[in-house]
Amino acid sequence: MLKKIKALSIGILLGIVSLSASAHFVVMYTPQTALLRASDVPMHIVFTHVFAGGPTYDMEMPERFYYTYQQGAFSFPEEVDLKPYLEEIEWHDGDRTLKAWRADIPRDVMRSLGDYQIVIEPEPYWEEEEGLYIQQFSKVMVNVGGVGGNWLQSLGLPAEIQALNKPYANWTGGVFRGVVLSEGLPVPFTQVEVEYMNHPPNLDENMFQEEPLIEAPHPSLEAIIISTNEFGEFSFAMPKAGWWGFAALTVGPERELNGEFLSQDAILWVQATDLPE
Ligand SMILES: [Cu+2]
Repeated sequence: MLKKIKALSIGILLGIVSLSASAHFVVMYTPQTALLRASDVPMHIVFTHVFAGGPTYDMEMPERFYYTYQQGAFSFPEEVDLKPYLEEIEWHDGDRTLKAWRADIPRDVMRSLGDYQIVIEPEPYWEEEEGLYIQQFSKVMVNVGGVGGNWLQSLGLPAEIQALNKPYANWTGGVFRGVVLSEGLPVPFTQVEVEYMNHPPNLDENMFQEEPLIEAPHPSLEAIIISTNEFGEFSFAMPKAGWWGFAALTVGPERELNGEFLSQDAILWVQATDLPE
């Protein structure tokens, strides 16, 4: 870890740390996204580098935090504000303490069977070191009871990853597919960064587990870069159970804020589950 930080600071000195070297992700973490029945859903929201488990950034209260839900094909999607459940927490990253969020979404707010697309639209974040604003439109999906719903629906966000597989229903080794969208339109030949949540959160301590789950022999396996095809689609086989973050950077329409570069990114969280023995 220390070695890595040292290498990183040398990289910064030499100016060779590129945006894609190891991207930051808005983490939306809940222990289980495929729920058998309606349950309380605890969620942690932290802005960090997921494979390395840090460094973590302060995160301001999201501009919007909500879910969309749709019962069957013949009804209107319903949007429910989840901001009332947000609570600021202190996140520990080594000896630093950072601002993060926890939401305890009560059972009766996600009571019906089906899919819940949970979305964060954050304020642009000024990233001092990289010298740019970052705004990551982030999604995770929770299913209650195995009944399908609006998992396939694109929400028309400025930057979005539309799922072509249910993000909560993937065996380990299964191929996950998605489409990168900019204001609802596919983005061909754009890079998608895939990172494994190598330091899962310790929810009682408000920190990332110190021990990594895997060691990567090369940086290109820490932040795996793939590309969309001419239709904006990508696919990735997830080799290990747990959480996989997909990030498409700078795909949103806005590129500037206060005279500085603004990166409008799309994040989608996908859970892979081992076959039972
Ligand atoms: Cu970063």
